[in-house]
Amino acid sequence: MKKVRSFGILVLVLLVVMSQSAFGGIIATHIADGQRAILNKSISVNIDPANTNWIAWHNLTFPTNRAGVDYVGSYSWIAVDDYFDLKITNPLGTSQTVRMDYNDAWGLSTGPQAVIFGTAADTPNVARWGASWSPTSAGTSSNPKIFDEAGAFNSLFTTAGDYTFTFLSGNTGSTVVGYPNMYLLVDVVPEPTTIGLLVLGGVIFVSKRQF
Ligand SMILES: [Ca+2]
Ligand SMILES: [Ca+2]
Ligand SMILES: [Ca+2]
Repeated sequence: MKKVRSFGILVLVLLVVMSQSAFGGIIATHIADGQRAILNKSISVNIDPANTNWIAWHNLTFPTNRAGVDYVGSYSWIAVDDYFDLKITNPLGTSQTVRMDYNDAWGLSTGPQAVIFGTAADTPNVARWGASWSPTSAGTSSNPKIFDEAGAFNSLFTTAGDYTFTFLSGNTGSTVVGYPNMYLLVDVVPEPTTIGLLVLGGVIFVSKRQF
């Protein structure tokens, strides 16, 4: 009986270890710590689009939840001051560059802000507002402008492997520049094989306990 119980516990421990990497969840990769400077940084991240729900940048390692809704891209008025050009190169060597997080000299944010991959329905949203002195302000901190974005790079995510992300920021208005803490968030979905193994493990554990 003791032996059987040990076997069951061993199976469960193995399954928990396996599920850590493949069962899903948000994987955050550090891009840069915030400062008043131009951002110029490259990172490489291994991604399997078939097991990825969405990809976006955020100032924290997990989306910000407000009133039950998840947000990425920094829940703030202009986030990166003022924008960045993101160049992504996929494992096949194909690259694409998109201007992200753009806001004009008055602080009005337009265009893709934070979401890199995923459907609008699957991805967290982005919230932006403007300065009180801005004649083009799109909202306030209590009533922000909401961007329900699909990924700006969806067509580039065709194959599994290492993707290179290069962030280069720029300025639209005054000489004031800067950026918040930045992380690349990848929301990984569970692989069907992992779910199957977990169910199988549960069956073995339960059936062994019968004896
Ligand atoms: Ca911005
Ligand atoms: Ca969305
Ligand atoms: Ca600026």
